Amino acid sequence: MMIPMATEILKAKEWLHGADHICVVGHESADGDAVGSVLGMTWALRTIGKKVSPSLPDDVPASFSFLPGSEEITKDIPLDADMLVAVDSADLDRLGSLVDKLAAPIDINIDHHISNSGFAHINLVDSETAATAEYLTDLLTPLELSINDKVAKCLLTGLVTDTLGFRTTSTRPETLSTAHELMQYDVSLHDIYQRTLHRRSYEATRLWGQALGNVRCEDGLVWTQVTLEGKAEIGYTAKGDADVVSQLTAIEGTEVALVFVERMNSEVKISWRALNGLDVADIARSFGGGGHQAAAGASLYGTNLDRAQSVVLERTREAMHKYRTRAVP
Ligand SMILES: [Mn+2]
Repeated sequence: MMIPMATEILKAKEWLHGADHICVVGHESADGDAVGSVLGMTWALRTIGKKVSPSLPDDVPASFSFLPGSEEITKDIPLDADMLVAVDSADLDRLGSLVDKLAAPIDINIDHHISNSGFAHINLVDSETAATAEYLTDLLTPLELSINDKVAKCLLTGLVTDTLGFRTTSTRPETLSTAHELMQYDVSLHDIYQRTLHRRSYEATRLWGQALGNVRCEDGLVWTQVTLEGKAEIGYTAKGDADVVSQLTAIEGTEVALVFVERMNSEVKISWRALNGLDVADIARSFGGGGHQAAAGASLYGTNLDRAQSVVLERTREAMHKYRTRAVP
């Protein structure tokens, strides 16, 4: 684990307090931690009177539009910004289309991913924390920034979403202490939970119905598919699978879950989840994809659902068999 030196934090404090116009950026396909951390840092820096511009490479998902400042987020980096701060981004590529807009290197990188490449002048990375929002909350005092209702709402949203409501293995006693600290402000944990983790559209619910209706289960391997025809039938227009794969992991006996999502132009997108310790990123990489040990994805091109399923399921079964029969020292 990388532990930022106190001197690095001190330097970051001096840089931030000395800047005039700070641009805070986050990663592509922003999740709650990216949006919450970008906006939480934005409002925290405003407490010391800074001009701050929040920026993300993609549209902010509608479920985060309740966060104060979400309407200010642009896909640009202002030319007169004299300080760039990246949050929740493990490497420069994660900034997506913003990379081409950078006129200078990133000054400060604040993150919790163990894989963080240390791409900035000052790198503050704590991989023990469950969310960048958790780490940012811890950093506010040493950075001599303060919390207000807006900061708390944004950071608590990052914390709640990255821990899926405090139920990931990354959730520590310290995580709950941080949440406790943020809840001293005018924020509603219930409201944040409802808006970001619980509610879904009618169409997404029907997509679940389709996908769960077609689920197959075979010796710890669980899978289903989302078809273009099915999506059209129920009027589901979003790109993904409405997180069907997480539902599959709830099925008793699941060791590895997969969802096959049919896309336009003969593309099939595959998501894996592993509950048994198998490294599914390894399988995803063999199809040109990637990810983490327990959650990975890949896209197959020039194929169809049947062909993709047969080759991907076969390779996944092989990997599961190898993993089960591995020599344990
Ligand atoms: Mn995160």
